[in-house]
Amino acid sequence: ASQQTPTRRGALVVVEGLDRAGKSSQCELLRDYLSEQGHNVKYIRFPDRTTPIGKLIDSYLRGSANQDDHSIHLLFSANRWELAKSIEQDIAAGITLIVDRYSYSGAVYSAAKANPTLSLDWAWQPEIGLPQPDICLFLSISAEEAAKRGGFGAERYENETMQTRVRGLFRTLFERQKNVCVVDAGKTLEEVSRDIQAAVAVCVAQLDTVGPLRT
Ligand code: DGP
Ligand code: NA
Ligand code: NA
Repeated sequence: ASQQTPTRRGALVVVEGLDRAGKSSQCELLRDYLSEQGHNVKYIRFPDRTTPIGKLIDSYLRGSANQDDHSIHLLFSANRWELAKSIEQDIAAGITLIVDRYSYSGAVYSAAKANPTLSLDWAWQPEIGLPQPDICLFLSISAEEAAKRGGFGAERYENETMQTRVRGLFRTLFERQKNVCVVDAGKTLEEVSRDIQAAVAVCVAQLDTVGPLRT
């Protein structure tokens, strides 16, 4: 196939939510939907555990390595920064990126720790300057719904206390952020998927008028 210069940039679509909110399934459904609509689309996720920094994060999450709270926070952020250029290039090349977790998880999971020198404001700082999402879909589930979805995995953070704090902090953070679309993720897979498609369709339709990706 011949390489054509894209007539419009891709969209940067972020999907956020608590563990077990259904992010991964919804990202896959959205990828398939956008492909069928003729979009060039890629699905990526953070943390990207394949890079050298990602491998450190992976051992931390699995509990086989410990890290100072600030240090691991900056590594999670560095893991986004090391992919920032390739995100910008993909978007400029007309590829729409679906990103499973981003700066929002970055700030709230760290701020949820009971560490007095790691506030939400502190945690947000290293995220400033990263490519900004055109839309952030927040898959919202209640504590009750989360509990119904079965047991937590074995990774760090997958416990009730942490998830409750994370839920509250997402809410606080999203009051200050633009382009956030709260999706009721307590509905069926198909219903949630339809709500997401509708929100993303509006976002993609506006790409010609919103201008280049912001940082
Ligand atoms: P996942 O692979 O989506 O299950 O994410 C792994 C866990 O790491 C999940 O509990 C959320 C958390 N997490 C994701 N990004 C960050 C981040 O930037 N900072 C911190 N502290 N935690 C994160
Ligand atoms: Na997890
Ligand atoms: Na998860």
